[in-house]
Amino acid sequence: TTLVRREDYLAPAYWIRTADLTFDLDATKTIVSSKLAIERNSALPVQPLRLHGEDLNLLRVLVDGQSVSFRHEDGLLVIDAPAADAFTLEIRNTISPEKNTQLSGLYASGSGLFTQCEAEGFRRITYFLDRPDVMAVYTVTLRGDAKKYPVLLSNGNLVEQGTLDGGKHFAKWHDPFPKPSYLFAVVAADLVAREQWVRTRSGKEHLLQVYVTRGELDKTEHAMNSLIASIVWDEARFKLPLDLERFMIVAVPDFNMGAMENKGLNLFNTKYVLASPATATDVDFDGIESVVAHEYFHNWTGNRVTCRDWFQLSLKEGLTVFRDQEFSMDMAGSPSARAVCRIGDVRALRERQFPEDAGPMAHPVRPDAYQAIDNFYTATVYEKGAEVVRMMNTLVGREGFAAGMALYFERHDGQAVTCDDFAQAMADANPASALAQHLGSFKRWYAQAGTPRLNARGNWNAEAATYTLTLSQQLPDTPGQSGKQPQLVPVALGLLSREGQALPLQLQGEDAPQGTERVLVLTEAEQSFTFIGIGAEVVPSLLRNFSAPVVLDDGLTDADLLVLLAHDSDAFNRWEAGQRLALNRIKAALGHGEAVQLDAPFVEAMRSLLREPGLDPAFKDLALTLPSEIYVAEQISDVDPQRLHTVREAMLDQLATALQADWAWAWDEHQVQGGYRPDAEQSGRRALANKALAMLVRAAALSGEPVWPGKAYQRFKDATNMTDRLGALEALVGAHHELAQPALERFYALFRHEPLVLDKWFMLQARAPEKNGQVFAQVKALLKHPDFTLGNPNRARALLFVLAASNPAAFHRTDAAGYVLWADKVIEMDAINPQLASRFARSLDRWRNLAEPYRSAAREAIARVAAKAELSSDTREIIERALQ
Ligand code: HT7
Ligand code: ZN
Repeated sequence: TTLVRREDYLAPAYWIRTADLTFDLDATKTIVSSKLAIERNSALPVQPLRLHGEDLNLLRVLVDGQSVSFRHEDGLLVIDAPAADAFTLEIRNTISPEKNTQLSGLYASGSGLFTQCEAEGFRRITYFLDRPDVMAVYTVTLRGDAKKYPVLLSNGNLVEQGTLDGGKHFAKWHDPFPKPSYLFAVVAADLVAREQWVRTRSGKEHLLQVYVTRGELDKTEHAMNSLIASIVWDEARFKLPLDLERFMIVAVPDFNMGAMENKGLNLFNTKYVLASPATATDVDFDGIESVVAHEYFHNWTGNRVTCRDWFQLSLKEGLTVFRDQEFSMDMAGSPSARAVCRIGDVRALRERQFPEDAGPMAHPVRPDAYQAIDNFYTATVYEKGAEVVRMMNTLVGREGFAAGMALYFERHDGQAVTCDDFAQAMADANPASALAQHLGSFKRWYAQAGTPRLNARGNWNAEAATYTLTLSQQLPDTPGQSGKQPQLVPVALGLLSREGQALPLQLQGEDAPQGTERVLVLTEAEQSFTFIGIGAEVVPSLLRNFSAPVVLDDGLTDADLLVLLAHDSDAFNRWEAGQRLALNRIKAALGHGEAVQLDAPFVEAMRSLLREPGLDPAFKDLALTLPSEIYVAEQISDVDPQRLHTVREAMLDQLATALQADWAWAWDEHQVQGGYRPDAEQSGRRALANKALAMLVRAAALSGEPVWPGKAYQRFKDATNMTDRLGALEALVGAHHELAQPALERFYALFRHEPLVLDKWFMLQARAPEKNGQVFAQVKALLKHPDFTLGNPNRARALLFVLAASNPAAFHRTDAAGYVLWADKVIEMDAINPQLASRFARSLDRWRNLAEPYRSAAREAIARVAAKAELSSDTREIIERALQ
């Protein structure tokens, strides 16, 4: 296996200006005929033409109509002496979609054919310069059986269609925008579409289509509404219009990721398109809204301006995640609903990206090297990358950010560029900002891996009435990186009196206070900031709204945290204070080796939060959720997942019992009246009501009381939407109640023909809280279920990924059975779908943080996989890094 390095980037020796492709589509054998207009890059010395190709059966090669000699070298097709500086290359090859279980390139799913080209799938379709800085104008002719494939789609505009002999038909598409090969797409399937015409601000009419298999049209309304809302939002917020006459979304049942932003033809995992109240939860509806928006936003941030090379992936992904997060917040509406979104995003960052940054796969937002690029579609590139963009937004302000975006498009529309280009445009559009003044220090966020530790200590001087806050930062070593430099850290803060009052903030040297919240900019390893006019002890509320992706040590006591929990005007920090109070108790119990005995101040604080009039139910639900086992595991070393589970479960039992009357109140109080709407208001009520129900069933299971389990079963049967049905089922399953089994059977009988709902059925069982090994045993049994298959990524994720990545106590067993299963399945999956296998393999990334006997057993399992000779380079890279 070879390592690709960022510093080795060279411009392409040839450009491909136009690509004329013809597909004779057939699941067994598709013929691809390609005619490329190629030009030599005159800036470079004359070189052979080297084309990428993988798993192709080559039939012929012509240069300017003449046969030409070629050779194969390192998986490349090499033509040593192309005739002239500009020439036409014609290639014909065949591929077999039905044998393509990797789901990269052209593959069969259901009864249709679909493509996935990012990152390097186009080379599995035909020989090409399959790199993002080579952009061509595509014309695509699709020919296929009219019955099997009545719908034939590619990027751009339909220019011609008609019937052919032998029951076949054809369609010809032309995409006027030059694009990299990774944005190419083809669909040939039996589909139906929801259609909608929209008029954008310029007065142009555009056709929007959402294609699904027959019978699913009634599940496309939310996706269509989300698309329309995304179009409106991007025009309003960034003045970025829809540039296409036709914008298509197609749902695909077998899909490696969430969705793909192919120009004008977005392909989606069915999970992120199909939704009806009866089959999808509030979380699913939200997921659809944000993924539809994400892919749509890529049309500008990714497609109009693309990446020069794959090391720049965060240029499009970090920025587009930031955009979709902002969109979701704007859609949610109220300040508290925005905070709920932010808390969700930060939880995801801390539970996925922080562990990544602390483990063997730690890499900068802009990586330096990779073996398999598919392994770098990571939480770091996406979520941490979005935090980097968010910090820019914080530093230059909303208007300044919009100006930076405008300058970025003015400079780079139609180009393939780098992360530097984006940061430079932001800085140049905001020359007076801290970003521009400390651009070098800020850009270290792109170059240095690891999560910064931010230390903050305050000192109140009673005599001088000053409060001095000393901030310092330290960036831990990561594989291949040490001795790191300080990065620019924006620290949003407020100061509260001990009574919870927000204090005016005036720094030494300033004439007047500047509000009660501001952003301090830390650029050095250590800096102090002195506030004046502070006449009493304060409680600092630091890193408000999580203003930087760091781990904060502010030395606050439980008493301080209780002040913040009760009074902080920043909803994020209110939530954070509650999480820290809970974490302190879990850590104490782990340290003492004793059961948690929850103290009255904590229980009372939780009770008053739950009961607080006017507080958003969605926020209450989050504030009353204990830090997850995964999050807690990252805060300690020598993790014993079994012990951690026992401690956390005991704490949940106490919260369930101590607040029983309050949970009953919450359940009654938050029933939703009227028809189902997946909006922030209704979904918040459902979330809190379902949390209350789960707590009540938990308490009942402890006391043997039958009423609440009975109510849960009733709710499960009668629910008119999937959120409530699943919530009730999860309450029973989570409490290991005897009614869980009949409910699961009933659920299966109801939904066995709905693949996405069946995924939930598998998932629910895989994520149930472990008790005496029952959950693990159930997962093993489900692996033999006739509906289980590794061939469908959603199904594999529902059962195996959920077990290994989201249910530590079921997976990490003293008998190592979880690790044995992990190794078996990594190997089995790798032979079918390397991208999926390498992602699954990552569930043991943090093995070094485990206590014995887990650590040694995990290492042994990883070593067993490493010993396999025929591993894919995707999986090999993960396994090798894990063992380094
Ligand atoms: N840009 C898309 C990435 C993607 C992908 C990458 C590797 C393998 C399969 C894939 N499917 C989609 C998704 C996105 O970020 O919008
Ligand atoms: Zn993306």
